Amino acid sequence: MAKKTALITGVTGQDGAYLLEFLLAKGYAVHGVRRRASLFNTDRIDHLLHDVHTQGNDLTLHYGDMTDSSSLIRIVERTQADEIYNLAAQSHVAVSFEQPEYTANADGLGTMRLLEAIRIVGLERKTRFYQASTSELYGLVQEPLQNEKTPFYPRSPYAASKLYAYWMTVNYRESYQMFACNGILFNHESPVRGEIFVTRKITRALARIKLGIQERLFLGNVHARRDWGHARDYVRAMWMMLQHDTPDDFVIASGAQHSVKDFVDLAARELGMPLRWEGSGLDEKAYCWQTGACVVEVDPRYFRPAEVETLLGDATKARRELGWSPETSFEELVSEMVQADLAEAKRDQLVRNNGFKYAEHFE
Ligand code: NDP
Ligand code: GDR
Repeated sequence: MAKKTALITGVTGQDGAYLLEFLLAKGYAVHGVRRRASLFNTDRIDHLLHDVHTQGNDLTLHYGDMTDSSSLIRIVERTQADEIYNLAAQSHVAVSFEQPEYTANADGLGTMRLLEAIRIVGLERKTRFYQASTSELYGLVQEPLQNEKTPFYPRSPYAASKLYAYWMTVNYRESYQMFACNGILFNHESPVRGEIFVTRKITRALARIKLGIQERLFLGNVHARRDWGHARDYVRAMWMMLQHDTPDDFVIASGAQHSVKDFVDLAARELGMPLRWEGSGLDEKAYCWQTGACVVEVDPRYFRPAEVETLLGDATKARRELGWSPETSFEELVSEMVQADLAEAKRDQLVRNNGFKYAEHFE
C-alpha cells in the first residue's frame, strides 16, 4: 500500500514536534513548513532531521510562512498531502495584545490562505484538514464546563483570530464538502513547551532556583485556572480526528482543573523544596521558601489587559466517537517537565562552574 503523506505547518513548535514523531512512527511521509530565521529554529525536531540521514526517516522541510500565500500554494501543490495539520500560529496570548495585526494575519488569515491553497490546487475532495483551534475561544466562559456546544467569548486578539479560523474551517467543510475538522484543544504542555508559557516558565525557573543559578521567578495572575494535559496525548487526538468517518469538531481536554498556584506548589514539591504562601486571599504577594527568602513573586507586568480566569473541558464527545482518552495525569506531566528542566539546569550549572568543555561530557 502506498505511504500516506502528511503536511504539518508549525512543525518546529511543541505540537509539531510531537505530531511529527507520531506520524513518522506510523509510517507516513511527512512534510513540514518552517520559517526562515537568522538562527537555527529546529531544536525540537533535530533528532528526527538527523535520522533522515541515518535511519531514512521520510521527512522533508519546506520554507514557507502563513502570511505568504504563494509559498503555501506552492507547498500544497508540491506535497499533494492526504492530511494537512495546520498548527502554525503566533500562539502566545499575551504577545497577541502587543501584535494584534500580525496575530490576525498569521492565525486568522493564514488559515484561510491554507484552506484556499487546497482549493486552488484542486485537492478539496482529497486532502483532510486539521485546524488547531483552542479553548481560548471560550474566553469569558459562559458555562462552568465547556464542550462543543458552549458559546464562544474570545478575550484576546489571539482568541479572536482563532475564532475566524475556526469558522472558516467550518465554512470550507460546509461550502466545499472538505474533510475539515477543528480540534478545540485545552492547554497542553511538555518538556519542550515554549519557555514563556506559564508551566514551562515555572518548571525551568524552579529547577534553576533549586541549583542556585537563578534567584527569583516573577509571575502574573497566579489564580488563573486551567485544564492542563500532555502534548503527546493531544497530538494523537489530532490524528484520530482525521481518521474518523466524518469531519467534525472535537473538544480535547483532561477534565481536571488546577490553578497556576497549584502548579507552582506541585513543581516545588517535585523538587523537594516546598514553598510557603505568604499573604491571604487575592492580596497574596509572594510565595516564599520555608527558610524565609522569597523566590516566587507576583509582578503585575505579567497581568493581561483581559484575562481568561477559568477553563475546564468536557471531552465526552471525543471519548465516545473517537475512543480518545489522555494517558498522562497532571502529576505525571508536572514531574516529567520538572525532571527535564532539572537535568537542563544541571548542565547549565556545570557550564557556569567548569566551562563548556567539561559539560560536553555530561550525560
Ligand atoms: P508553538 O508556539 O510551540 O509553535 C508554533 C509554530 O508555528 C512554530 O513552529 C512556529 O515557528 C510556527 N509559526 C508561527 N508563526 C508562523 C508563521 N507566520 N508562518 C509559519 N509558521 C509560523 O505552539 P504549540 O505547538 O503549542 O501549538 C500549536 C498550535 O496549536 C498553535 O496554532 C496554537 O495556537 C494551538 N493551540 C495550542 C495549545 C497548547 O496548549 N499548546 C492549545 C490549543 C491550541 P517558529 O518555530 O519558527 O517560531
Ligand atoms: P494560555 O497559556 O494563555 O492559557 O494559552 P499561558 O501558559 O501563557 O497562561 C496560562 C495562564 O497563566 C497565567 N499566568 C502567566 N502566563 C504566562 N505566560 N506567564 C506568566 O508569568 C504568568 N503568570 C500567570 C496567564 O495569565 C494565564 O491565565 C495557551 C497557549 O498555548 C495558546 O496558544 C493556547 O491556545 C491556549 O493555551 C489553550
